[in-house]
Amino acid sequence: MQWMTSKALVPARRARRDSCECLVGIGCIAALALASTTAPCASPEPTHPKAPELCSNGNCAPDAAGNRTQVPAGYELVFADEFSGTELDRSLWCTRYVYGGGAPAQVRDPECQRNGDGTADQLNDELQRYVDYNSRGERLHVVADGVLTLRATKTGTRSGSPYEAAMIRSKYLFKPTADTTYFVTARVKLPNVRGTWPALWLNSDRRPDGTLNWPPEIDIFEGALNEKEDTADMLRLGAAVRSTGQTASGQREITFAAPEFNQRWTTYKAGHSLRDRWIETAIEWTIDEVCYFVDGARIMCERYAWRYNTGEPAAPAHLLANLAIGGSWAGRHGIADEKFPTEFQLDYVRVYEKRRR
Ligand SMILES: [Ca+2]
Repeated sequence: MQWMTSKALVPARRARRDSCECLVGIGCIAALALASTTAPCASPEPTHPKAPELCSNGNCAPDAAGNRTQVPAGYELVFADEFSGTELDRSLWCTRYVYGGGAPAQVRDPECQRNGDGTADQLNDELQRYVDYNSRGERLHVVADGVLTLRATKTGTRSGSPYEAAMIRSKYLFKPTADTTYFVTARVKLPNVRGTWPALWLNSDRRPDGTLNWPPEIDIFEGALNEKEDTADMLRLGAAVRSTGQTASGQREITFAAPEFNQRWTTYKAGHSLRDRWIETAIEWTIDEVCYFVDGARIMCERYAWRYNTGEPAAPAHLLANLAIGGSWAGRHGIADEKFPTEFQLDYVRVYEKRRR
């Protein structure tokens, strides 16, 4: 598998560190080693008050319970988990990446582990391994009171991985076409713990011929919190652009940015903490564009084609939510071990589809 043999393909969600590399201009490893003495990873930017845009123009419709929702008109629900049961619904979710190479699965599921794959439990240089039960036998996916809690504990026993944490990967697969667009939304609560990196994102699944490739990737949000360059009032939003496969120029092509969005670092700065409180994050995804929303406000839109670097259409996306720990982005200024165990919570995940009539 090219993914597993070529390190160049492995680092999903690495754009942030690439950006650091550009800022200091001396290579990422050196930059990270010198991070505390060189330029910061993100530049300060002004914040401005903003009004939610998505719901301000009559686009919002009542949901089944009669509540107003930020979902634009014309969309129909096609996938959802409200987390209203007593345990993770494994008919909907796997708990490892689609790739192989990780520890044997603790929960066997032929839909999740195919041809020896579906076991990968770590990406990049993060310090956690994704498990269902930690080394103490504690369940790390907890469903109660309508909420999924993805837990992280400092209980790791494997070399280089002192933490154990939870992730989910949807069995549901989707991607837009010329006639079909998607709106993905989730209500989430992120930990206010230095060194954590909760994220909600889309990655391409396996193609029918069995191959995997990367990019594409869309980060609905990444909540890396190192408390210096990346603070509690910030989220990183954006897709992985690595070639002319994803955009015509091969560079990020932003078509809209709220004043609170830093285009250089692709970070949204809310002006108030986005941790330890419920927030609603969303994207509207069409065949050639992604728009990102936080709490109903449109933050950024960019052109994006769900294609490999070769320009070939990529396999449909699965939806991922995970609580990574440490590494050279989130963990570059240490990890607040005194606040562990910690958790990333989801009230719901919903995918809506709109077909051209
Ligand atoms: Ca719920």
